[in-house]
Amino acid sequence: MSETQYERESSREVGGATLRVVLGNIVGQHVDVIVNAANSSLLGGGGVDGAIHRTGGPDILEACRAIRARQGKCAPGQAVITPAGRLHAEHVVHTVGPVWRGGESGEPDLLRSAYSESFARAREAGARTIAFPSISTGAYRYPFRDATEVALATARAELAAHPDAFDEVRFVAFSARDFMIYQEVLEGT
Ligand code: AR6
Repeated sequence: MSETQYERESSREVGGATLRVVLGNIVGQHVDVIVNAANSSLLGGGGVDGAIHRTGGPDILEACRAIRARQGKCAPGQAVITPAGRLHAEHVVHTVGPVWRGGESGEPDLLRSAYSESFARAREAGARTIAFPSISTGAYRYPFRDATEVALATARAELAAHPDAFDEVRFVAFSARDFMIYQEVLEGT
């Protein structure tokens, strides 16, 4: 199956890598690592998490259960890696973003950590391309523009700190409105 042609996309070269925002579905991405917006149980849920387990199949959940048995729950700001089952990727990195509680409960630091820990797991696995959904902006209610600023700033910091690690960092917007916000933040930074 060839990769979806994006209805909309926008990109910037950062060092040797491409920072790209696309309008699409996270489960349709052909990359080395797909990031999941998981919860601490690692045992599945709705939104991105539901779509990844539905499309990727039972091997992903089995690997998550093994991680749970070995190391317990995954705290907000942390990330773990599993195989990607039937997704068009080598691995899924499951990260847990913060629940938005008004912004004074450490949410920005936890969101930054969710992105940087995801990059760390992907680097350890030798990934050159990675696709992120907008972590915490659905069920966890993080304001979308604020979250997008954290996401893109963390990606730029990652590419500066590890200039040879990645060829492409992709952010997948699920609606035209969300895509516009990503594009504005990408072009404004
Ligand atoms: N592709 C790309 N983006 C998507 C997709 C998709 N298929 N589906 C939703 N989005 P959410 P969270 C967008 O709720 O806020 C789960 O139950 C969506 O519009 O998936 O981190 C977990 O198990 C939103 O902008 O993740 C946790 O319990 C963004 O992805 C909890 O939700 C994230 O929405 C995690 O909540």
